[in-house]
Amino acid sequence: MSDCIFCKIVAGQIPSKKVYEDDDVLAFHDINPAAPVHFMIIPKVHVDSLSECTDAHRDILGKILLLAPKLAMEQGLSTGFRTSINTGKGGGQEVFHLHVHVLGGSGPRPL
Ligand code: DGP
Repeated sequence: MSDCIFCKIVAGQIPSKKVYEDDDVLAFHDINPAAPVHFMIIPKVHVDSLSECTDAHRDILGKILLLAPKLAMEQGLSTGFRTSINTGKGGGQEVFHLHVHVLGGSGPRPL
């Protein structure tokens, strides 16, 4: 999607502090961290939110969720972490490209 901020980050048109990247997903630090460690994992393919996901997104959703604990450990969150998926305006979603927040460190506040 040409006007999507996260698609622009995927395309390298907007810089990001990268945590992980492969053919399907990108993980990068949140520009406005709500915890000492706060990054997001996104699919490279554009989908607005969890509500727009279909069976076609089953594999990518599974991949993102399985990556969360692995990347959290790599980022030093050995005692645990919080995940959050804001969905839709009523769910507090601001960027309409599906993303899973991963937060940790001392006392992450809920998003
Ligand atoms: P949400 O409310 O779940 O849609 O959260 C979107 C998050 O995206 C918010 O915590 C701030 C972050 N964000 C917005 N624009 C950018 C950006 O250009 N770069 C990075 N790294 N994060 C961004």
